[in-house]
Amino acid sequence: MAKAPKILGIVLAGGEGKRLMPLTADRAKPAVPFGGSYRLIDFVLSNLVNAGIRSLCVLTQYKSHSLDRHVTITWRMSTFLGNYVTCVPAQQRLGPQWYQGSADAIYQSMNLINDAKPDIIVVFGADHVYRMDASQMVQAHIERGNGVTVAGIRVPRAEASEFGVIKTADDGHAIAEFLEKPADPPGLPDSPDETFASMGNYVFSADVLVEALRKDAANPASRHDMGGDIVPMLVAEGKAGVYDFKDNDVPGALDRDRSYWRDVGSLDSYHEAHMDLVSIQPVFNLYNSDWPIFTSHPQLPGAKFTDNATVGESIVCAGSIISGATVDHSVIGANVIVLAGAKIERAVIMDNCKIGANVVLKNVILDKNIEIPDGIEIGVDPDLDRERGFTVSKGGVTVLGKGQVVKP
Ligand code: ADQ
Repeated sequence: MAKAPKILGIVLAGGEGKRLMPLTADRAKPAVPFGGSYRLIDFVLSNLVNAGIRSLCVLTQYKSHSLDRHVTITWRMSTFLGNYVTCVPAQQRLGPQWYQGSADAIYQSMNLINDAKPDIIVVFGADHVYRMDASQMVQAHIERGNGVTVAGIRVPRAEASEFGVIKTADDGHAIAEFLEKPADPPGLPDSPDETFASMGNYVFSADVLVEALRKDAANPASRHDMGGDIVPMLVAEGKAGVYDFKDNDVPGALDRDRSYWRDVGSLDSYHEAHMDLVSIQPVFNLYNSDWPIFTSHPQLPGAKFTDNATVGESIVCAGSIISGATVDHSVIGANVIVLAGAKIERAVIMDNCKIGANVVLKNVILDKNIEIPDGIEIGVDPDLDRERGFTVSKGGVTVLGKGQVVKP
């Protein structure tokens, strides 16, 4: 029997997430809370750990403190059998510059590859909500003999200019062309309104990645980006293939969430992805115990509902108390207090917020530690929300940053 390949996982977690401001004012995008009790990075780490890939380095750079703290507390693993999840901050090992791009982040961390001596390097982004068995992608990579395998998914053409776009060769597996974030993404022959997009998840044969990174580092014209430079280089060399996400079969997946993948890169997509969690038959099912999404929970009592509170289609986390209020289609984090007469609809409320009596919140995102005084309405009049210094997204979601003060 052939020896099992040695796999090193690298999670790119240095992204700034500018389009998620103000949620990323104080933290890296992968550390942004999601779904009440998770951080975005929990999804990729769960996907890798559940797939048996347990030698994992998380490359961080931008405002990494809460990310580092979360990974350290949540993802401590037994080091027996080589299991580890370790955060690696930018260290200026090669000179006085920070990471110039995602490829440079790996190039500057070459010592991790030299130490682990892997056969295969799995490089995944940290910004998405999905379930994926990464071992099935590794298997396809080995069977097809690719240098790099890029995970691909069909997305609406209108959204594809945010993504790397893949054109496959006639065999459907080799990548003939890769366009990073094209202004006018091409449609698919069988579906003109859809495009085949890169999910930002790659499996590399280790020697191919190391050689590509060295060549890229020596190219002064490169932006040192995985999607912008490394993948196109390997496509030009004929070494790149695609892995269609629809072929991924995660244990316990339901028909409706089998191919669920959301890039929660904007405030609107972040809000919509929360709404995907709360319906009676959610399009993304957090309750699949065959492929758990792991996180760490604070030590708190269960959520409490008093004084005829009405709560429907919502997630309410531990330590929260909803008293005489109405909550609908919302995700409420830990230690949140909601007082009588408040009406909350399509809201994402993070930990330690206090919502006063008779407050109205509609289509809002409240980051942690916000106190809303009695009787205030937010999300009802966008112009008033802007005047009060709140962010209003393109889609009309009002967003308050961590600890933002709301005047009575
Ligand atoms: P983007 O997400 O726009 O596109 P990028 O900003 O490089 O690309 O982020 C990719 C991942 O790398 C994220 O997890 C981010 O946190 C991380 N990252 C970014 N800069 C980093 C740095 N300097 N150091 C460490 N980590 C860093 C990418 C691909 C597209 C693909 C989309 C899918 O380039 O081809 O379609 O992901 O969302």
